[in-house]
Amino acid sequence: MNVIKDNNLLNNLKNLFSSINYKAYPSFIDDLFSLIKSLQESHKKSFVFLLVGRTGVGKSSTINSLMGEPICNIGDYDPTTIDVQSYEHEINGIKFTIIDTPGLCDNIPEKGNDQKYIEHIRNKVKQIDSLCFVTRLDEARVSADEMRGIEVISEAFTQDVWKYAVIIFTRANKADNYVIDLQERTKRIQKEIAKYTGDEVASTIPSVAVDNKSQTTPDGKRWLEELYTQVFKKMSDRGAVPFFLATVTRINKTVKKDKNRSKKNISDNSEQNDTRETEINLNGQQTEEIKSKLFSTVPILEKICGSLGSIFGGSVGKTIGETIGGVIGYGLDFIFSLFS
Ligand SMILES: Nc1nc2c(ncn2[C@@H]2O[C@H](COP(=O)(O)OP(=O)(O)OP(=O)(O)O)[C@@H](O)[C@H]2O)c(=O)[nH]1
Ligand SMILES: [Mg+2]
Repeated sequence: MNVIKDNNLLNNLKNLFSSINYKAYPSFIDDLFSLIKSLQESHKKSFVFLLVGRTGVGKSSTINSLMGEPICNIGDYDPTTIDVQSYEHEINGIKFTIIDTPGLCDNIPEKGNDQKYIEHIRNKVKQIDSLCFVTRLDEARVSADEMRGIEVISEAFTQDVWKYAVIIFTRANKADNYVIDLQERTKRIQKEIAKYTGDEVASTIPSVAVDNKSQTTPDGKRWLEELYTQVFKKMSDRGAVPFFLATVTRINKTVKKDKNRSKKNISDNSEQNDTRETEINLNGQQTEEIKSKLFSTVPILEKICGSLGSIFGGSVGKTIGETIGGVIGYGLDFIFSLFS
């Protein structure tokens, strides 16, 4: 990301848009300037994932899928103690932290000293922007250890932490009856969480079925985009824009690459696999949900984007985004392309 001094940035913007008649939107340049500055500020901020779930359910695999990089080790931990582990990472210049809670939902002898663990986790974790409660879809019950995990998290961080939560079911392709299992398991976990939050909060916690060994769930739909959308929707306002900027370079890219590939060599399967695994191809509804979250966290964006058509006409959002994107860095081109 280029670091541009305020005056230079303002002058650059004025030059870029020198041919435009601003009568319909006199404060356009000022607003754009505010937006860019706010996105630049977000670049300096970080976000924090809290992972909760039993050993081996697929917490690390799911975070790797979501973030598009092999950042967490898979299948290498055999918990014998209850602990809190935090890992720092950086993508696209955005720092973020993954906090794992090994042992918390596992049947290990040390448990029973919850108050000590609650103090420990409170001391170690100062901020949570997204809570991923991960469990397997191919298991019928909420285990006693998962119940305890839910209780401890609620006590350690107050019930408010569930506002940022998504229930993630792994191994979707191993479920006996995908649709019914998903419905029933979601209800049961929400009910367990409702003991601490009440129904009103618990019933709004979304669930997503994933399968880290496959790109689709048994209904044939891709799950990565749904996971991305639900996590983004529930993310704290503070974490949402940094998360978006860390991941935006993966959004809606496959279409472009597929076009290129079809011209060159359509049978290049290895590249196709790489591309499909990490790239996020939002459908119409998911795009609307992402847009509405962006609008609620960055209100100036709604004002600018709502006016783009009336000022510039037609589908020029993307061009504008690319032009400004070249000046201030990635992210804006996609944001504006949502509105063209
Ligand atoms: N079939 C299938 N296997 C999965 C899925 N998710 C993870 N696995 C496998 O399950 C094993 C455990 O996955 P991890 O991601 O390490 O699970 P974890 O919850 O992080 O485990 P710990 O860190 O040990 O607590 C690995 O062998 C994964 O490849 C899934 O959705 N479907
Ligand atoms: Mg793990």
